[in-house]
Formats: sequence, structure tokens, C-alpha cells
Amino acid sequence: MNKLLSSTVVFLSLFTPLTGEENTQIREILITGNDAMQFDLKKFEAKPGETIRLTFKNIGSLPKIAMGHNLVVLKKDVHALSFGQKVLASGGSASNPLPKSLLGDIIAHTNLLGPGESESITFNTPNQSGEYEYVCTFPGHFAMMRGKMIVK
Ligand SMILES: [Cu+2]
Repeated sequence: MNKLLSSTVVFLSLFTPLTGEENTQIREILITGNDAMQFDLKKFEAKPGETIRLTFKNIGSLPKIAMGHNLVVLKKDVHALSFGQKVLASGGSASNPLPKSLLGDIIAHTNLLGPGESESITFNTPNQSGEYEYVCTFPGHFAMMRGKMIVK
């Protein structure tokens, strides 16, 4: 009986580390936005082709129509400042902060969130290493609400 028990332990200790190494882990990222138009996290790192679950929370208290926030992860070489201007030029507004015509420029995005709201989005990082900017596209916020996902 003792011998059976000890071989079970060996079996488990051999295989448990292997399953823990599987590349199916999801990287959890939490970012908040506030009434002062600040993301609390200005950059984070990830590996190429990694699955990320990004939770974005609006921790402010001002009404959504005045101070809503979203988080939009941009494709490589799409810069937050120029994308913010493109949003405005494409008719972006407080009620339509991310015109559908621009979806080709983005990797992932949340909806516009009001005070106390949060949303989690799951996406895969690109296979190509580099810096990928993220931005809030509520009108006027792109100047301050920007950050970088660094894939390496
Ligand atoms: Cu914002």
C-alpha cells in the first residue's frame, strides 16, 4: 500500500510541472482611467502571440457623456496622437468615440465606459515584437490618455 502511494506521488510530481508550463496561460492586465484623464498604467510588456485578458475600469465619477473612457489598442505604426486626430476627422464624438471606418487600425478595444463601469477584453498580441500604443478616443482625451504595450 505504501509503495503504491509513493509511486502515485512520483507520478504527480513528474507531470504537474509539465502541465503548468503549457503555453495556454492568459496574462491578466488591469488598467484604470479617471476623471483627470489618466490611465494608471502607461505601459506593460507582453510576449509575441500571447493571450491577454485586459480589464479596463473607469474609476471616475463624472457622467459618461462628459468623461467617458475607452481603451483602444492600436496596430503597429499607428500612433495614438495621429489616430486620435483621425477619430475626430472621421466624425468621432462622445456618443460615437470610435467610428467603425477606423476598426482596421486597431487590435482590440473596449466600449466607452461610464463611472464605475469595467470591461474585460481578450486578445492575442501580434507575433511581431515592437511597441503598440493604446489610447482613449473620447474626444480630446487622446492627448493625455495614452500608453504602450511592449511586445518582446
Ligand atoms: Cu478618456
